[in-house]
Amino acid sequence: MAFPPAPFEPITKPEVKFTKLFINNEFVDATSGETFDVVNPSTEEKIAQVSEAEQVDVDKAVEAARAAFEFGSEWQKMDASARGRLLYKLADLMERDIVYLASLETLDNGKTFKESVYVDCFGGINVVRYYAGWADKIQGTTVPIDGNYFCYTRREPVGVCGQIIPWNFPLPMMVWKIAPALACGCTVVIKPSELTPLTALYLGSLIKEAGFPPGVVNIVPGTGSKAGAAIANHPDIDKVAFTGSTQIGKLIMRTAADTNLKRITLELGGKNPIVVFDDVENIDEAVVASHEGLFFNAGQCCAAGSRTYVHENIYDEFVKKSAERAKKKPVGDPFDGKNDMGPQVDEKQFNKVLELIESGVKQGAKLECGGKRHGDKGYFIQPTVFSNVSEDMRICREEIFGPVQQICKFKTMDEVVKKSNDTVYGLVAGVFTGSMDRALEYTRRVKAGTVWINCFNWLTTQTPYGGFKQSGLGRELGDEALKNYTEVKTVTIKTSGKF
Ligand code: TXE
Repeated sequence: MAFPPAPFEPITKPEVKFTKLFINNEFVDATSGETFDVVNPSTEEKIAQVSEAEQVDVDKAVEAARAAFEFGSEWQKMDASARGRLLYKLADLMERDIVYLASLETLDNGKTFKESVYVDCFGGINVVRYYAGWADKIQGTTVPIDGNYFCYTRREPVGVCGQIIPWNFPLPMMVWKIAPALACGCTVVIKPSELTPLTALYLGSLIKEAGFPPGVVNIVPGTGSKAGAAIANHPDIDKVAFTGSTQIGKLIMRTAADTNLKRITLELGGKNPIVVFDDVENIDEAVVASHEGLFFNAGQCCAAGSRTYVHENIYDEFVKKSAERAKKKPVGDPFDGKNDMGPQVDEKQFNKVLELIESGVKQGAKLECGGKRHGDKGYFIQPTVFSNVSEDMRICREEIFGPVQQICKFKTMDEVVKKSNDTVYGLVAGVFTGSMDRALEYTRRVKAGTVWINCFNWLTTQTPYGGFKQSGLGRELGDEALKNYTEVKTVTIKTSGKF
C-alpha cells in the first residue's frame, strides 16, 4: 500500500506548543527542573526542550490518577456512555487539528507527512472512536450456578494503568493504550518515548479540552531508565502496558513480578516472514506488498516483513523486481509529498541499521542495492535489498528496524514453515499463493499472532493484535484489548429459592 498524496498541505514548521509534564490536567515543570532535547531526525537540529519526569513526578502523576479513580470520584460516578462521549469528543478534536498533529509528528519522528496523515492520525482517530463505542457495552454475565444462589459477573476497570510507548508510531501507540483503558473506566499515567514526546503532549491539551476530569490521563515524558522504570516499579500502579524492545519487555515483566504483580501486556519485536509460493497469481503484486511491508515507516515497524521467503522457481525474477523498486524509492524531506521514505528516528537507530547492513555484507549476503547513508544530513538510509540470505546471518535473525529487505530462497512447504518458525519472535506473517489450501496450511503451521493471506500489513482497529513467543503477551486492539483493562468479579447472592 503506497500512499497517495495527503489531502492537505503540511505546516512545515509547526510551533511546538506544549513541552511540560501533563498532570491533573495541568502542564507543569519537572520537579527537578530538568529538561531533555528533542531533535528533528531529518535535519539533526534541536526542535524543543521537554521537561524530564523522574520518580518524584511519576509519584505525583500516580497520585493524581489514583484520586481520579477512587470510589466517588467524578470519573468513577460518570455514566459509561458519558465516558464514550468524551472519547468521541477527543476524536473530533484530533480530526479538527489533524494538519497540525500530522505536521508535528513528521517534524518529531521523520515519517512522511502522508503516512502521518493516513496511518498515524486517521488510524489513531479510528481507534479512539472504536473504543468510544465500546464504553457502554462492556458487560458481565449471569451464571446458572448450582444451589439456591443468584450469580453474576462484573467487568470492573483494573485501576491505575502505567503505559510506556515507543517512538515509531507515537500517536497510534498512545491511543491504542489510552482509548481502551478509558473506555473501561481506568485512569492512566503514560510515558511517551523520549525521542518523540511532542504529539503526546499536544494530545494532553485535547484531553483537557474534551472535558476529561483532572487526573484521568497524566503524561510523563522522560527516559526509560528513570520515568519508565519508575512506572514499572510503582507499587500503586495496577497494570503496565508496554510496547518496545523484547529486552525491556522482559525487564518490565520481571519488575512487575518483583513489585506488586501488576497485570502486564507486552507488544515487542518481530522478525516477520513473508512467504511467496511459485503459484502466486500476480508476482508483481507480491513484490509490491513485500516491498511496502518492509519499507513502510522506513522499516521501523514491529510488523515489518523483514524475511521474505521466495520459491526457487520465481526467486531471480522476484529479487530483480524488488531491487528495481527499492532503487526507485524516493527518499528525503518527509514533508515533501514526492518522497516515500524519511530518516531513521535517531542516530542510535541509524548506526544500528548501518552496522547490521555491514554484517550482512561480511556474512556473504548479496547486496542488490542501497547499503549506505542517503545524503549527508539527517538519519536517512538508502533503501537496501539483500539476496542470497541464509538463516545463520544476523540480518536474518535480528530485528533490524530499518529499510533493509532480506530475500531468502525456499523449495518446499515443510522447509519454509520450519524457517519461518526458526526465530524467538512470532508477531505476524504473510503468505502469497494461488492455492487457498496451501495458504491455510501455512497459516495453521506458522507461529504468529496475525497472518495475512495475499496481502500484508493490513492492520485494523477491530482485529486483535499481538505476538506469539517473545513478540509479546496479550493482545491489543479489537475487543480483546478490553480484557487487559478489566478485572472480572464474580458475585454470588444467597436466595431462598431457584430464581
Ligand atoms: O527501545 P526501548 P529502543 C525495537 C527495535 C529497536 C530496538 C531498540 O528493534 O531497534 O527495540 O529501540 C522505554 N524501564 N523496538 O531503544 O528501549 C523507552 O523510554 C521502562 C521495537 O527505542 O524498548 C521507550 O518509551 N521503560 C518496538 C520504550 O521503553 C523503558 C518499538 C521503548 O524503548 C526502559 C521500539 C526501562 N528500563 C523499539 N528502558 C515495537 N515493538 O514496535 C526503555 N524504556
